[in-house]
Amino acid sequence: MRRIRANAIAILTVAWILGTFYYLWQDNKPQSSPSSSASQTRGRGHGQKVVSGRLEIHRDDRTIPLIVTQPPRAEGQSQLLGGLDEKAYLAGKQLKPGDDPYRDHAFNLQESDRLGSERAIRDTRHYRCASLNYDADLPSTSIIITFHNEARSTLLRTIKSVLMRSPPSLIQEIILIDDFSSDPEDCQLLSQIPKVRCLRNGRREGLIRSRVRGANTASASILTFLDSHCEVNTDWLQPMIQRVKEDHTRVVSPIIDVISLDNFAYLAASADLRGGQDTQHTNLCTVTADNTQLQTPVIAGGIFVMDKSWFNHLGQYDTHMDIWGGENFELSFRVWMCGGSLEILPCSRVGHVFRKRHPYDFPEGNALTYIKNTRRAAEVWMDEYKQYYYSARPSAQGKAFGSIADRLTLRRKLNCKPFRWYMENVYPELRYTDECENIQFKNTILSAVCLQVILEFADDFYP
Ligand code: LR7
Ligand code: MN
Repeated sequence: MRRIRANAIAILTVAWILGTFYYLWQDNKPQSSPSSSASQTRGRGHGQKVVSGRLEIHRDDRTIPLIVTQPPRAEGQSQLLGGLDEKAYLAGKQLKPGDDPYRDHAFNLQESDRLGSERAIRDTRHYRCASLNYDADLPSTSIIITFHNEARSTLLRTIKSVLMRSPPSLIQEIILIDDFSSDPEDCQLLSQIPKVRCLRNGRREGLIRSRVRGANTASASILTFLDSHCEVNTDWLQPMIQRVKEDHTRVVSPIIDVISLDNFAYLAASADLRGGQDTQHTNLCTVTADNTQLQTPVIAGGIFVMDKSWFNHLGQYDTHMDIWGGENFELSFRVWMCGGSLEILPCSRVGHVFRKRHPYDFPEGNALTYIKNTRRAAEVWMDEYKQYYYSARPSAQGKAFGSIADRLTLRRKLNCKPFRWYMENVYPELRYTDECENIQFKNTILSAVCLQVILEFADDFYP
């Protein structure tokens, strides 16, 4: 009797262990062929085949198995770049022996060049994303990429990843704005690629005015902004266009994965954006039941999709902001306070090379430029809450920020809500606490709990 009971317990234990393993495996199950199954359900055959393979990477003494989605090959691949001689383009700018590979771009140029333009990357989405359906008649988009002295290999990889991993019918055009880079050919040669247009600024404008220039010339009804050193992942575009098509006041971003600045490994960012500081500045998001979108008080700023007429209606960007910085806050406050919303879509993934310093110069100096831009955002949008900005950054007091009359008029004309409404409704968790003193910002700006540092930036991060 006792033996029978012991056996039964043993069998139950084994079954329980196996069940647990099966459950865990199910939940982490990587897709065998995400793109092809997704395109079948959507009836959107755009001639792409996906082959999956197994690979391992070794990092920090750990072996991480990776399922790699191969880029689509064979048909179409060779025509993707049209008349561009890719080899010659990349060879035109190469690291010289003995040169520091980090010097010009603040990432390892040698590794980037070595990778080539069409490598496989891991599909980092939750496997359930592959079974989502999108409308068959999604509108197309103009992709806008501004750059100043970007490395040729990262810029080309950004473009090629868009062409490889987007349904061609959704890409109206790719607009490159060369923000007065030293070599005009970096951009010009790329306009030999079908759908790629190149505009060159006659002087350095910074990313904000460059993006406005790109938006003004865009012919599609939806705008998609990208940094110049990204790699878009499988089915990145459809979820974003779908959400904007359903409601043109939504401004949507992907989850931004990390491309290592040292070895260019593509690393998944956590999809759990609730709580904790993260690179997306999106902690404390509201997650919907099906986990396919979450609202966020602020977007990172570089990678987002927005209806073009909504972008224009809301006043585009503050074009008195220079070079880099602050425009992501200004846009985020404006979108929420003037009747729109911001979302992050976990089924959309885009990799970005995060850097530790700016590889380019700021004609007016890094700190002064950042202060000018963020002061403009605070003065126009933050009402009485701007005092917290100044107490976090006392050096901003008295620094020039130009006239904000136009932006105040815009705010009045759009009948935007007060900042207090934003604080109480969009970001109610944001409160000043003692913890603020201890928080270290590794990547710009937003703290989870500290209003005081809402427009803070890390001096040690971008010296
Ligand atoms: O003078 C310039 N002209 C430009 O065209 C300076 C820069 N640029 C371009 C540059 O080539 C790049 O494509 O502007 C883009 C952004 O500059 P980066 O990549 O040097 O800076 P970043 O990655 O820190 O940029 C982040 O913060 C910026 C604040 O102004 C912008 O909002 C960027 O779009 C933003 N990037 C992202 O959000 C990508 C994901 C990072 C995160 C989180
Ligand atoms: Mn960037």
